[in-house]
Amino acid sequence: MSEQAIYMEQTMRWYGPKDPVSLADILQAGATGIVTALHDIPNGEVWSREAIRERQKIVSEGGLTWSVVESVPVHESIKTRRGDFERHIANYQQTIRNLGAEGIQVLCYNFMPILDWTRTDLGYTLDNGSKALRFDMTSLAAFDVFILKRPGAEKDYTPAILAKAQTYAENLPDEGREKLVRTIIAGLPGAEAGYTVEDFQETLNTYEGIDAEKLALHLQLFLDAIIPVAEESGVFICIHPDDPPFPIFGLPRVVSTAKDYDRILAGNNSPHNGFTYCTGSLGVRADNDLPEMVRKYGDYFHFIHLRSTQRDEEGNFYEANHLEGDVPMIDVVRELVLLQQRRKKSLPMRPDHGHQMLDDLGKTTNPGYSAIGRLKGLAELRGLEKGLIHTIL
Ligand code: DNO
Repeated sequence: MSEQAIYMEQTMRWYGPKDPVSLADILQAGATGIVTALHDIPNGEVWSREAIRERQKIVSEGGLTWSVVESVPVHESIKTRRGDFERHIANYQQTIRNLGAEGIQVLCYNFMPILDWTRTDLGYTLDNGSKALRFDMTSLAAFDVFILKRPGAEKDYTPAILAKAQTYAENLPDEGREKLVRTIIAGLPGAEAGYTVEDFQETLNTYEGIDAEKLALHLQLFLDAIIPVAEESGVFICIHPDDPPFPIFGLPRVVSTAKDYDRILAGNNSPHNGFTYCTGSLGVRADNDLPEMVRKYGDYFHFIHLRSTQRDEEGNFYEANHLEGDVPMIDVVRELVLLQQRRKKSLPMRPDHGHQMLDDLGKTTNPGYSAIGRLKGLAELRGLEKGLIHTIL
């Protein structure tokens, strides 16, 4: 084995001083890098250099480095190009300059309309008693067609799902109904925005007339405005894929497949216009060849999320153990090992999500972001990487 082997930088997401998982916990898990955001700054406003510096200080006093920003949220006005989107783009540019000036070089964001990541069940019990996050089409349809009553929603589901959804909705007690609504639209950690049923429908209406082609154009116009600033500021911007990677609530999706990657690069081919390679999100689609995506787009990867999902034919999936499920994790990590040696660069990686297990079952945790499950994921992934480096280099 080469002495010079390049390993991934092990990071964990930290939601800031209010996160029930402390920096000390993360340090004990063996991570060296922190992935965080200034969640208290309202979506769309500039992150000042002082605020960035203050967070950096807290992280470094904890013995860690703030490696990646996840995320600077993209204001809805930028996605719809309605209202004061120009001011919001200017604010985004300024935040990029400020991050660059403070030495933070990797910025992860997404371009999902309205909702960030979406699940229908935050406590799906696995055979061993631990809990996972799950996305279930029947529950989504029950919410969409029978609770939200979105006009025309029925046509987005198969008759079989609709029938199951109706029975499910009819038998749902009030608390179950509230819980489902909260799970889907009240905002998962990191989402920065939550909705009630009423304002969710109103917000959906703001996407009238915006199909995938138009949203893709809006993304390109946004990138046209921010990539030159990122280049000047030394910041690598990396878009996170849609989660789930298919349309929901009739909203368009533009970052779900290799074709989407090609389009994004064709619009702005710059190393600063990159990707957050999230295997859990992309892996929900059987037509995404994950190892091939590393070979093809790896030069544009600035941040890695490693997680696996287990899907079924109906489109349901749950978050599996990191080395199990549909994601060919061994092949993925092997490609990442080769990529890093070729690029002579260590890429920040975080174990994305983890099961709620052991002591964490009794605690209030951020769904997907409890300590022990992520510690387990990180431990498995670092072992896999080390073993692969030992055998292939
Ligand atoms: C979920 C996360 C996402 C991600 C954003 C990136 O756990 O992976 O919330 O942070 O979509 O902007």
